[in-house]
Amino acid sequence: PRVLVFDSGVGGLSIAACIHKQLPAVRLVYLADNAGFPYGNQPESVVIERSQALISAATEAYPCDVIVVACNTASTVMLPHLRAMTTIPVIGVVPAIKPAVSLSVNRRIGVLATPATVRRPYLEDLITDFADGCTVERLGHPDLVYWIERLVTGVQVPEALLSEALQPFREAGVDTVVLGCTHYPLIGDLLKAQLPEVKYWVDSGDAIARRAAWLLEQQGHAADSLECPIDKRPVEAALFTGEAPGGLGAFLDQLGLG
Ligand code: DGN
Repeated sequence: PRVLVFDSGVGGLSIAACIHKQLPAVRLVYLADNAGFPYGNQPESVVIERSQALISAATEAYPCDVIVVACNTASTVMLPHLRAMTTIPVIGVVPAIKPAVSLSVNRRIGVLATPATVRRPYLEDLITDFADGCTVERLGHPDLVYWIERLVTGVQVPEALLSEALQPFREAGVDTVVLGCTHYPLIGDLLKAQLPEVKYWVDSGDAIARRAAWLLEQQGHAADSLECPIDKRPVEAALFTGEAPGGLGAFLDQLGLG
């Protein structure tokens, strides 16, 4: 089986890594619209049109069994449009509010996402539906995705600036943080070091991989065969609309995708 993983940059690789870990028999095609990065700065109609066109071209070149929109910023605007366009099952990634609510002990939760995701009604609806009276501190960081894109090329994340940006979570006393952008798990260790008082970190990677497994089983792929590693590289193709970031190969190796 083959799964297409789509993001505006390298963030979706955090999801690809979870899929590969759970489903080593799956071939992955990675599609990044880095010429359109970051999606948060694009009008919604542009995000919808670009991603529709790119996903359609990619699935023609690489017929696939499941499409994962591994970008919260894109998923919160384009899932219905994409589902209307294709018969291939589509999985979107949105902030994992519900699991965070079940984990938090002091009922104070932080959501770290892009400014666009924080502004969108989609997040507000998730909070209304699932927050169950928990206090939710929303933090939309304008630069974090840029810092993480640069990390792939070997430029370190400015830790002092990151620490300052996370101050609202310290002040709110959150014990649980939702990583509502697929780029952020790529610096999970750094975030944990910055906020040692946070007990639970929630991202969507494993749940997305489980959903992909379920959809593939529905299509007749036997569960045990999905666990049989393929002998070639898991990332069959890495398609970038702009220049692929230098250091990508080493980064894939680090994520267990090389
Ligand atoms: N990885 C994207 C997300 O999960 O929201 C953010 C990247 C972007 O284009 N802003």
